[in-house]
Amino acid sequence: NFPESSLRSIFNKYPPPANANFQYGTAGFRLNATKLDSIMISVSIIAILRSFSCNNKSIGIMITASHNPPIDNGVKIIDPNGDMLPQIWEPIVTELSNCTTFEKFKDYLKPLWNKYVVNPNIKASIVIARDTRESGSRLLNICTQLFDILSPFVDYKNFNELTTPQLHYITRCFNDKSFGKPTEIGYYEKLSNSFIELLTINGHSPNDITNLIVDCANGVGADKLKLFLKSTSSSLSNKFKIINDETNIPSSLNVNCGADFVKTNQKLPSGIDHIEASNDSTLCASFDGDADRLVCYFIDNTNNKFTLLDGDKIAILLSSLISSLINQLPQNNHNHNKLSIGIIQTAYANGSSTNFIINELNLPSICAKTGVKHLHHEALNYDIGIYFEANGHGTVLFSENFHNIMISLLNDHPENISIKSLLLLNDLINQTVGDAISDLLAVIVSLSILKKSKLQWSNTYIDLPNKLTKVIVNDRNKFITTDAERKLVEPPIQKDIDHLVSTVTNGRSFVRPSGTEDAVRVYAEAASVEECQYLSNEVSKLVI
Ligand code: 16G
Ligand code: ZN
Repeated sequence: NFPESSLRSIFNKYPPPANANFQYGTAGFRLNATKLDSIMISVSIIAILRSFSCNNKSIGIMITASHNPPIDNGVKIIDPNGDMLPQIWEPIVTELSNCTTFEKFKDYLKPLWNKYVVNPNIKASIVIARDTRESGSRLLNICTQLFDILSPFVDYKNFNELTTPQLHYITRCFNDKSFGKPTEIGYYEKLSNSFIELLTINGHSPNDITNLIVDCANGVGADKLKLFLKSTSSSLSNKFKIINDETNIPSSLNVNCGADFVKTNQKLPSGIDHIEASNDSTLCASFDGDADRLVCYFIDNTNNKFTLLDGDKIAILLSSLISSLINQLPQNNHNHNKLSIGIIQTAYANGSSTNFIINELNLPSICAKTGVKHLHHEALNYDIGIYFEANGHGTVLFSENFHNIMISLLNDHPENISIKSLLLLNDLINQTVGDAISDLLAVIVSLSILKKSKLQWSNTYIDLPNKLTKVIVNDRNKFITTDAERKLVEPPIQKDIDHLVSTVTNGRSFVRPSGTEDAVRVYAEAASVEECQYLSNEVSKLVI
């Protein structure tokens, strides 16, 4: 049943370049948008095969390049439960995308097709969406052309513009009805209901939450945040000022704004002025281009300084809320003592945040490799797995065991607010992937319930001075790391790094090859800005 002639025609319409050397990396394929045509074909076919391999469950295809410049685009595959494509499939999609002739393509694909498409009477199922990039509709159209050609084998639903986390949510809903309605409206309802109820049962209302200015990076998050606010009570909209919402000007995407800009430059994005950001009753927030990353910030009136609340701070805030709710659970049932909680960070997490987790929250801190899929994977080992990258990508995963324990507790204590709140957090926080809209709502709820001001939140701990540098090297593939990227195996300079670290107070430094750029990243952290600078410079010299 291998559809050779259909595949040949579409392959020849969008042939890969003769020197193709693509790689499905940390966040799928991400390239200049003009180079992605042939990749769309390979990704679509692998998504079909993945669906067949999962008993015809629905698979997602998201077309986005997140915080990259407007000229780039990218594509990634979402698994039935809303996770990323399992790692064992990455070399398969990589290899298919690098077959430069139809003969090679066919020879590689046919055995896979025959292996997975055993019952062609049941179709594969795909859901597909894109962000607001100019190239998005053309690239999406290449995928749907393929699906139309292969219509005997596949059904698809095109959602057009969505945020990345919305498509993760919808993919999961298609395969698990209990998770929610598989529509954009269903997504808004789930967030809105849990958000309002969390506030209400804890004695708050949308009227008394903090005011917000949300920088949407001129990306899809702007349109979707507006739709969310429209779908919920009107008093909530009054609290939000949405800026950088020019989705009709694709060239403005991520330019001088967005989570990556704010985190990297440690300054306000264009569109928010100093006075606004100094207002005591206003919290500023930035999404990235596909709204799966969130950072918060403000100008601290006490010292007039830009103050960032990054992924580490968000993790600590959510962990503080969850810990406090767990501590307030009824004590006559000890089931919840069996709940395991873990906080997953990467090597980039500020040392002060890790100390706070271990010494103040008394929770385990786990270090994972950079990239959402690695953190997500680790978080699944806990009943409550809280994971955030410092750059603002993260979420909280609640296990089935957690859910069962809460439901049985609720049976015995139907009016208990802590139990209800924990269950509602499970609905509010996107269970499939980091989600800027959902995380922002969780931040607002946490500040309200914990009665914390943004300044108190920021002062939970003080970040150690740190510096992240990009170093261009001849071959980044020569850099091999171990211990969740905290140590180098190759080249043999780890001893020298260790020595430099030992010469400064509270020093920490590591070197890792980037997964998204042709460069090596050097991170350094120390007790003072001077020592940090010194460490960063010296380690960078070792790398070149
Ligand atoms: C990708 C990852 C992000 C990670 C970044 C690191 C996803 C969805 N995105 O953007 O989590 O922080 O890569 O980039 O996994 P780097 O390897 O170039 O430092
Ligand atoms: Zn993103």
